Amino acid sequence: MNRVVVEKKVLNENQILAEQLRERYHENGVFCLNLISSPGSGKTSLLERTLERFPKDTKVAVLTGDIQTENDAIRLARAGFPTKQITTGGTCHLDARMIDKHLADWPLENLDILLVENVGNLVCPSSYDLGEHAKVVVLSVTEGEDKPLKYPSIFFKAEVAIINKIDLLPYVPFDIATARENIQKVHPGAEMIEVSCTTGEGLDRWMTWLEARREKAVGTTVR
Ligand SMILES: Nc1nc2c(ncn2[C@@H]2O[C@H](COP(=O)(O)OP(=O)(O)OP(=O)(O)O)[C@@H](O)[C@H]2O)c(=O)[nH]1
Ligand SMILES: [Mg+2]
Repeated sequence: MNRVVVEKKVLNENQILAEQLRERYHENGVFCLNLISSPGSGKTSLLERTLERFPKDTKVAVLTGDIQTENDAIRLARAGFPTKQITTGGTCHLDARMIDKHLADWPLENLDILLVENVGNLVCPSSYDLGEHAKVVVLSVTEGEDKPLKYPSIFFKAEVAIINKIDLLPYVPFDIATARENIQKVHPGAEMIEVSCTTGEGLDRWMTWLEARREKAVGTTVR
């Protein structure tokens, strides 16, 4: 009983901060995405491929969350855009307070796009609003097509499901038609984009989705 009360309080506090972040994004015309997946599905890889496709003058920044190490920030910083690692020290998700803290010295008026990579986990991150415009879930073909049924919350909340590592389809027993059906079972009408961050297949569709969604959120094209 006590546990429920405490969790509710934490979630409520997070919600208040998330609304404040949402308001600041709105005021400054910043489009924010929150990428969520199991460890190793390819969130950082998708961001690397995304950043290298942006024009060099794009006002984009990246926050990447992990329990330990700066590895992902080191990888992502190679693209030349502002990047920060959020090291949670054990917490299995990012929360709005962590985002707020790491944005402290990034003036939002200088940003158009904020990409957030959550801690690798298919469960906890789905409960924490970060004030983002949309959650993106990444499922890779090595994880099994039943994951949307086992972890429905994130597949329900994400606006788009990226099915990654399709270059490995010939080598793994992953039934992509069943995976698509399972995503639709928990989130009827969910957008699905199949990609390979290794070969680049499908990434044009992802970039088109991202720009269309940004335009819907803030109503202008990237400066
Ligand atoms: N074959 C193949 N490998 C991929 C693809 N995308 C990512 N990988 C590999 O999968 C591994 C994990 O990728 P990451 O991008 O680090 O995954 P992540 O989701 O960021 O992992 P965490 O941050 O630890 O949760 C790396 O070895 C990548 O090179 C892909 O499309 N095809
Ligand atoms: Mg990563």
